[in-house]
Amino acid sequence: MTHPLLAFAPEVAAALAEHRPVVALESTIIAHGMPYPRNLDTARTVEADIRDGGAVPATIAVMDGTVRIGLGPDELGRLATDAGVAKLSRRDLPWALAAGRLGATTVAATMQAAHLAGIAVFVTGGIGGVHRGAETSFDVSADLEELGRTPVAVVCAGAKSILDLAKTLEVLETKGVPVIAVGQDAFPAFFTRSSGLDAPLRLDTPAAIARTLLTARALGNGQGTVIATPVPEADALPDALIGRAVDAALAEAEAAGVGGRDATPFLLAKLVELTGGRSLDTNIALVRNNARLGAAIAVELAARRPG
Ligand code: PSU
Ligand code: MN
Repeated sequence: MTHPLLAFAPEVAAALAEHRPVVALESTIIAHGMPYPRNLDTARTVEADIRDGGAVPATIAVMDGTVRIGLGPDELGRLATDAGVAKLSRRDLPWALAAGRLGATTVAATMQAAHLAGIAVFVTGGIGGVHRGAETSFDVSADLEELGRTPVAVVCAGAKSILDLAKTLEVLETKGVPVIAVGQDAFPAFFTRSSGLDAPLRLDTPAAIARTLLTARALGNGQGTVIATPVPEADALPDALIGRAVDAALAEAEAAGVGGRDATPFLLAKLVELTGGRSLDTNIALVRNNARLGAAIAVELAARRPG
């Protein structure tokens, strides 16, 4: 697959040409979701987890006027350390590409890029969603809009309780997006295994998930799919600890008047601070868990390719 605005790492191009499993990764989590140096260490470790699972990782970012599909070590380092990395959602891609800016892609922009590149599975930590108080702020992540329009499977640990998870599930239903909890009935809440809300669907194996994805494709569905797997038990945070930290982080954001594209990075950084770093350990553990599942799904999809 070639496109004038996409630049593939050779390893990713070869894997796609041979229909071998490939898993896309986002870069906002590196540039704006975790502090240095653990962001860089995590980016490398997660790529290794995907390789161990039998797939080729393709971390996506914007550099020098192209969308990079797969990054080398120096490029990962730039994203993890450069203070001027822009946070790019779908709306920002035309400008960032035309202006030659360095940018990290959100779930929405990474889905768009993965689909252009012919990659069907994408691993992240948590998706954006409907923010608490959205009835007055109108803050609904473009990730949900993208899930309604781009057929890429997004493997995540649910969404953080900085969001209104009930409203997030409602919007996904409206947009026709299948939301699958893996191995349990509850929709996971990122740091904790359960949001207290049942996910609309439950599947227990990568093979069952792959069959559902292929069936969506056969129907000609244009939507993405949310595949939400809970953080491993040993890495989950206590409900009360994270509940208090989320309330305090939201209060600080409101007092500081933080909104728009800065809201999510501000809240993520506050949570790390307020939990004394424990939220970061959990975040890293769950992204690695998501990477293992994403690789397994990509392997199942490749094995089911007709012909
Ligand atoms: N939620 C997380 N960690 C993250 C993000 C969300 O738990 O790193 C990032 C993702 O890149 C997501 C973006 O796509 O934030 C959503 O930003 P916004 O709410 O501004 O749409
Ligand atoms: Mn927003």
